[in-house]
Amino acid sequence: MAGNITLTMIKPDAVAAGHSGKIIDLIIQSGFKIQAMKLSRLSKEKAEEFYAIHKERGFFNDLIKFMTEGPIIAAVLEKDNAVEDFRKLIGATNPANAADGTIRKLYAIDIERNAVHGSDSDENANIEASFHFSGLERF
Ligand code: 3AN
Repeated sequence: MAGNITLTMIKPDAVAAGHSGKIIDLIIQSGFKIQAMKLSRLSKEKAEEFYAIHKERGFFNDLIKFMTEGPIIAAVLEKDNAVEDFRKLIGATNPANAADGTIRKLYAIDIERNAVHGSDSDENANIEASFHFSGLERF
């Protein structure tokens, strides 16, 4: 059965560009409820832990540099079928391939500076929600 939470981060590019409010509005208008949300800044160690799966990829060091360059907004979002529905709302990793109306089509700059993160499975949604928030911080 599909789970009902996903974890998003509005990434440093989109926060710095002032897109956070419009992105959060789109998320809420698309039927997601916010269980938890905070502005924070990832340390190098935390960013490396979050993206550990990409450690061997050529873009890893640039990705860590980018994700630590400024504040992010992390949030736990609730909706039926949250992971899949949110992946649809954000669009393809490369904004050049993202469908019209998706967050990445609207706000991403390129495949690295792509505005938002969305969990890719129910298992990772739970791991990533715990990474950013303790149980007591969620509603
Ligand atoms: P998604 O964010 O769509 O799940 P992942 O998990 O494959 O995509 O990649 C995680 C992050 O790594 C992306 N959001 C993007 O910032 C960066 N990234 C992925 N692929 C590339 C690439 N080919 N070149 C540069 N950065 C990349």
